[in-house]
Amino acid sequence: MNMEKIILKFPLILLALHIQSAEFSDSPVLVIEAPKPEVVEFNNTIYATCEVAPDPNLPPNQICGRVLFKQIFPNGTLEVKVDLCGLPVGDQQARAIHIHQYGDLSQGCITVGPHYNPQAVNHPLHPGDLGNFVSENGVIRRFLKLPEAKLFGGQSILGRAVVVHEKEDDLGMGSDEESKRSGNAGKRIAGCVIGITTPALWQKTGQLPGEEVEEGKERPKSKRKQLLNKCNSVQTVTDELSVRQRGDGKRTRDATHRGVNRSHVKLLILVLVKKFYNAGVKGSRWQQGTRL
Ligand SMILES: [Cu+2]
Ligand SMILES: [Zn+2]
Repeated sequence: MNMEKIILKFPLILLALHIQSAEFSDSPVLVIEAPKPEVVEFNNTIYATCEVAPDPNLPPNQICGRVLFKQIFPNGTLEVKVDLCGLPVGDQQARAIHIHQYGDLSQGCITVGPHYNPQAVNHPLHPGDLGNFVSENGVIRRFLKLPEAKLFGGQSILGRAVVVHEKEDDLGMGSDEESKRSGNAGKRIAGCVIGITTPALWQKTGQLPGEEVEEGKERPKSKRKQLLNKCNSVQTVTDELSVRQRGDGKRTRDATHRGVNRSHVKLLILVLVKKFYNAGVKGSRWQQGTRL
């Protein structure tokens, strides 16, 4: 290889090294691996269930049902179906539901610990603060979204607990410290551990109040949308490169973007190759049949 070629290819070599080094460096970017085998089995979607049971330390109650979770890997918003039964009929008591830190019901709901709080923020900003629910004829049926909670990655809620409280959550508006920790929602009357499952329960539960799109009516992405996503991804890669060049270490974006965009990095390299090639052909020996 002559010197001219090496010089012309040098920026590309640098770019390739840059991408490679980011892969193995102590960069704050985390690569979130796809949960297997579920991502393959269930069309990139992770499902979880939590089979609610009364706390054995309290006078017996009849609370039953489940809380279901669904999230598309890697960027979907966590969707939740609360489907509870056996609550006192006729009472208008609002009851808080939260995700607590430990999936340990060995001594009932006492051993599930405090609210799951991976970001060390105040209540009700915890990822699993579902809010207050009033039963109707002893039943709570509600669909909601939890944008801060995840079923995968380092802050996954899998294996943690859902707790149903006896009272209303004050949503951090109380005057005491406990308000900012737990919302003063009183006793833990029922709980369960969140575990991975198949789509069966989610589908069986059907559409619940609060759900906009009817189950099964989500259309596959059109060609145009796929193309648009591709363009956005290329933009993401170029953004990330420029962020790194600025030395800005504040990125918190899911690294999964990068995993998905591996092919787009190649595309970017191709574009650059073409650019250098075009620059090279002007008045150089490259014109004589040399191709990249
Ligand atoms: Cu709680
Ligand atoms: Zn909370």
